[in-house]
Amino acid sequence: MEKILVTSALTYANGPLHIGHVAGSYLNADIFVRYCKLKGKDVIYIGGTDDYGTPISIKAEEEGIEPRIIAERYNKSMKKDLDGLNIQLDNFSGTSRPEHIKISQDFFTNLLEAGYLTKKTLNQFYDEKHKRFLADRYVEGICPHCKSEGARGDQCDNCGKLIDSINLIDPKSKLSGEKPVIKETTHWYINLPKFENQLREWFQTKKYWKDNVLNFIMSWLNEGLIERAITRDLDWGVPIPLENTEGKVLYVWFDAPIGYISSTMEWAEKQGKPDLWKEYWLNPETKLIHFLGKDNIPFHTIIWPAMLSKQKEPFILPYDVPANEFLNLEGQKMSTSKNWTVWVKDYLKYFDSEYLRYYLAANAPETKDSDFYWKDFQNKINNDLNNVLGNLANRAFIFARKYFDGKIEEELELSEPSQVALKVCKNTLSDVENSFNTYQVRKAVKSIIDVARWGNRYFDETQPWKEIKMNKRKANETLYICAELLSAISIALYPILPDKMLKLRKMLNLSKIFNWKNIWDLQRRFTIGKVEPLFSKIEDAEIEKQLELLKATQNEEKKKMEHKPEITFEDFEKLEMRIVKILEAENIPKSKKLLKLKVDIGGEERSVIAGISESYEPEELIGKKVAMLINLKARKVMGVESQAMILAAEDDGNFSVLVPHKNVKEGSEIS
Ligand code: B3M
Ligand code: ZN
Repeated sequence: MEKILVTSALTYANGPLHIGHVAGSYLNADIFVRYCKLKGKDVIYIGGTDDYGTPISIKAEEEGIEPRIIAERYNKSMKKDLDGLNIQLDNFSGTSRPEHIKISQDFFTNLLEAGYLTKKTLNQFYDEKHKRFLADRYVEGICPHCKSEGARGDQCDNCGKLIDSINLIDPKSKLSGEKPVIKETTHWYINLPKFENQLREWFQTKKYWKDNVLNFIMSWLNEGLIERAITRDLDWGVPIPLENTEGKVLYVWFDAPIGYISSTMEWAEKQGKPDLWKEYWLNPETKLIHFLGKDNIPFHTIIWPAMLSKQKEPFILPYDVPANEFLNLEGQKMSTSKNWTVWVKDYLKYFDSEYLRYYLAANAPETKDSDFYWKDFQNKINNDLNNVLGNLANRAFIFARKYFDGKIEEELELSEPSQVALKVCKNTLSDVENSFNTYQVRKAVKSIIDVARWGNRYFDETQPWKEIKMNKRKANETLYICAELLSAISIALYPILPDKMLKLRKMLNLSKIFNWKNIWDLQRRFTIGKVEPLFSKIEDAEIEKQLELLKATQNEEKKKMEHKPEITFEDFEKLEMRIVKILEAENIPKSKKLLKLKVDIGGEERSVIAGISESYEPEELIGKKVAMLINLKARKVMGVESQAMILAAEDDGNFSVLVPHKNVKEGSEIS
């Protein structure tokens, strides 16, 4: 039987999940998988985090902890956020698992033995101060292609082109901020030109791929394939399986797609059938479908198929690569480093998870970039879901409960408007099937909401509130048709709004178990249970709050970004900082912020004025050992002399004094 293996791009484990990830590859994959399941297909949905590479090691360095801890932290948090959005992967793994290392090394060895890897000595940027080669994102500069600033050594965010870091103009090391020097090193290259004919032939069979994907590939091929380095001088990654290669690992983009296989293996293990993965990956009857964002296209359509085709085992190649374009936020390019995004965990604090699913589906960047606007989010939820779909369900169900005790009977002789309504519904829903098959979720959403719109119009025209007094049968007929439409919608919209549609089915008293074929079953009679609104409106104030939060993060970002001019070590050495013990503390009368302290700086007492009284009661401080700048010129504050300065961290007006991690005696010097 045909099998379908769906993947979402493995997200770098260097930060939490945001709406860009969701719109790029998670939601569309989840919708497709749910749809396939409704069609009764054998489908699994595989993903996880991309744990290696410079995005993770740089983040670890910033925090001063091991990359492994970063990878674990964000793997967990992403999994939780995906659960929160009802995005149900069959397996969510991570590429730093030992099983992944083994198979990635096999991929390398097989390519090497088959003659597709070349070892070369080349020039690379090197940070003299830190004694390290600067792989990928460790060096930034001006993009050699589009000349925009701030391009990273692996890829330019502005023009999307891959960069060989050595070609960056005006390079700067991310470690020292200094201009790196050039030094020789050795790396392994995959010989892509050798794959060119094979790939071109293969693309001939892929005419059904999305235009944006094919265009991207063609421009790559036409620029000419070149050999690409697949190893790096780093210590965070899959070790190269060869002697004398210490300090070198596989390039993250080499091992990352192999993560799809290792995650499937993990899934098979969990099923208690360790070989089950082979029934997908080694089975020509499997359709392998990779969902991803457009910047990942060349890796999945050129390098990855090339890698797969030279293994000892007969791996299948991608069947389809439905790449999405980008999602912008409020008219600007999304950027996690500038905190210009909506983090899923924040979103979930305020709104129903399925509203995000709905909005991102209705607004998916399928063929071109699209925008997330909070105002538009509100409009779509309030109009499409509340005023159209929710309203249809609500008015029909309440009417049925009020006049028919919830019992709606089948009508055999249908009036003309009823027949038309059913026909429109049927035709539209067969379009929906086609849309889902071709990953056109936006179109599917629109068609389904149109059916509900029809339903409302039909309800208005047939006026059951009048008929109920004259011809009860006619009023029943209206309810019957509305219930049939809603029953079909509960299936068609299920891939997008699974929980809401289950709730709708519950009100219609329909089975929890259903499949796509049931969409055409007329139900004949309905018993409406307890009526509860499916959706609720989003108020203006809720949206304003989000816009304010977004603004606030930008202000914070700006604050963070303001660096002071560089100083030398000699400058730093001029500061005399010591741990002191606070002996006395009292408020200064008539002053809002000031405290007067007496401190022991190590056998010598000083009096100090500190502006922290809004954050501390004097008693809290007495006896504490804190950090202090001792040799600041004495000055008078409100008539009292201050002979040193307390060191404290400020968070939005809140002060926290700095205390030593271990107990040290007063007078200990800080350096
Ligand atoms: N981690 C890039 C990204 O997160 C990369 C994808 C790997 S997919 C195998 O966009
Ligand atoms: Zn560029």
